[in-house]
Amino acid sequence: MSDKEIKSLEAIFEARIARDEKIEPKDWMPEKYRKTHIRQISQHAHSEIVGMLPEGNWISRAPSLRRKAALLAKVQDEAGHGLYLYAACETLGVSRDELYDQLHSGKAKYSSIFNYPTVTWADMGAIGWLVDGAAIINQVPLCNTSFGPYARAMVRVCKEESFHQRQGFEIMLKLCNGTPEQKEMAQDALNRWWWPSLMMLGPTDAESIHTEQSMKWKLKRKTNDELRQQFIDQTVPQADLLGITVPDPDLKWNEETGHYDFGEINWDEFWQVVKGHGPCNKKRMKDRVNAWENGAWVRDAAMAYAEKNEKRKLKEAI
Ligand code: FAQ
Repeated sequence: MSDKEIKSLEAIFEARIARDEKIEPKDWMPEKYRKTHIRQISQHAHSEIVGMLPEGNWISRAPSLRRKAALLAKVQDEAGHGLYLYAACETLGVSRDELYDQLHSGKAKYSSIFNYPTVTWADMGAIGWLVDGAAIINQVPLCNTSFGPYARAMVRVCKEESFHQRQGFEIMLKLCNGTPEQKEMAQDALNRWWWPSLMMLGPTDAESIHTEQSMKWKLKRKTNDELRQQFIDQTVPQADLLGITVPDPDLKWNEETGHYDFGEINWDEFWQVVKGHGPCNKKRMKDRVNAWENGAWVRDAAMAYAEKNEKRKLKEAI
């Protein structure tokens, strides 16, 4: 294709984005648009899949049958989210095997938040309340993202995340209305998950390398700092309702801006975790790779079954 032809296709593409039209897999798109979508959607998919591990740790230790059923359902939902997202990503011309390989070889990123340990039952409350809470704030705008398959996957994901957030908040509420020891557990979980939840929304806008272009292409509809502020403004009153304290001495309502001011985030910790040096990075990868390897016989059996069925159908057709 000549430069002139590419320029004209680019102009048509940009005009479609400006009109808020959805871009579909078979439409022409700039190579950079395709690549940045593969990057973000696959990182998102990997996060959902690795995100099952910290909570999976508590399924067999949930304090009641009701809690176990809800947690099990939540973790299964995360698997489903990962699968929709991998499917959306595949429409951009990358194979599932390539994506898995990128995750298992450590080449692909997944959310920093899942590299922290889940040490008490209250962490199941804090993850649902804070991590799913941050995920919803991040993902509701993505229901309106410019790439059709990603936007459509996000609609169902957000509905399910909403249930996850509520089950987490309800765990926190129960603990906060329980014995002093239970309330202390809830406070301790908030202390440990608060800052990583703020980091989860990505580096500051000044440090974010992709935000500017992704906002132009309407892949991202809000910047990292906007999402973070929205999360803080929404979550602090919920902590007040629970009667526990957000671990930030600089947190203060600002009448003028109509938002909470908050303290300095430890970005050094964030980048350390992103680079693989968080408390659980190595364990998460080891568990993921083991799960993949131990599941090989299931994939082989499914393939053998599909081939056998195919042969049977062919025989019947003759
Ligand atoms: N962790 O230029 P930006 C969930 C990387 S799903 C690790 O700002 P961007 C559900 C970034 O990739 C949670 N790396 O990047 C659940 C880039 O590196 P690269 C996941 C991070 O893409 C709940 C570099 O830093 N959600 O929680 C992180 O414009 C409970 C520069 O950053 C999504 O993925 C991080 N936190 O903005 C499951 C939502 N932040 O790629 C189980 C979709 C940034 O150049 C239990 N994604 N980096 O090598 C997004 O909205 C965006 O990708 C951001 C980052 C906002 C995460």
